[in-house]
Amino acid sequence: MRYLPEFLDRSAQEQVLRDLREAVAQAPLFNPVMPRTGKPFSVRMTNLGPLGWFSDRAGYRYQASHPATGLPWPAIPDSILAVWNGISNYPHPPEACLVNFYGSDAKMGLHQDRDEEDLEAPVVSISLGDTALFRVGGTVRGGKTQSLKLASGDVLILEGPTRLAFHGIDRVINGTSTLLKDGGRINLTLRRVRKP
Ligand code: MD6
Ligand code: FE
Repeated sequence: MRYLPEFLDRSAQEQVLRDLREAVAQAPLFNPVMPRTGKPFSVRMTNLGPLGWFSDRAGYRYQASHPATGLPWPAIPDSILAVWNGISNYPHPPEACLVNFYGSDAKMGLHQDRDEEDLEAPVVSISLGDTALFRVGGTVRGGKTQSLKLASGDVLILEGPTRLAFHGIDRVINGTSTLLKDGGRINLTLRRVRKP
């Protein structure tokens, strides 16, 4: 795992935010639900890029269009692609950028990112807004974990042996950033889905 604190400075974060606002106007945040149970996630989501990650009662999958509008996901803006190009060491562009929005009570349970066919490529995560308490463990559920605070502008990369590490968000710490006027946190994860 590579942790790059403050990889994006304030003006770069603001540029990403402007680009995200434009994208979300076209591809609104939606509330995904868990497979089988239909229990809603506490985060709201949308996607950018040729493929988007999606969850409903039928399961987790990648799909090319927004579940509500039926339109293709907006393109991944250059401000976000630049992060992948700068640090991924991977010779192909990402196909999916999952946008997760956390309100003050949102969290994300421990999970592995394993719905991608190409597990050779890294997953690159960008955090914006309020600081989150991130938990990461090994590749076996139930093992030892450690905690890390992810602040606005921080980038985290799961690659190589950590690509399938269990990880999640225990909580968001209110009032720790002024980037988002109404508070909350945005996390972007850039992934390669198919083998090139
Ligand atoms: C989050 N992050 O930071 C959730 N996944 O809100 C992830 O689920 C994640 O940070 C893969 C790689 C890095 C991550
Ligand atoms: Fe993840």
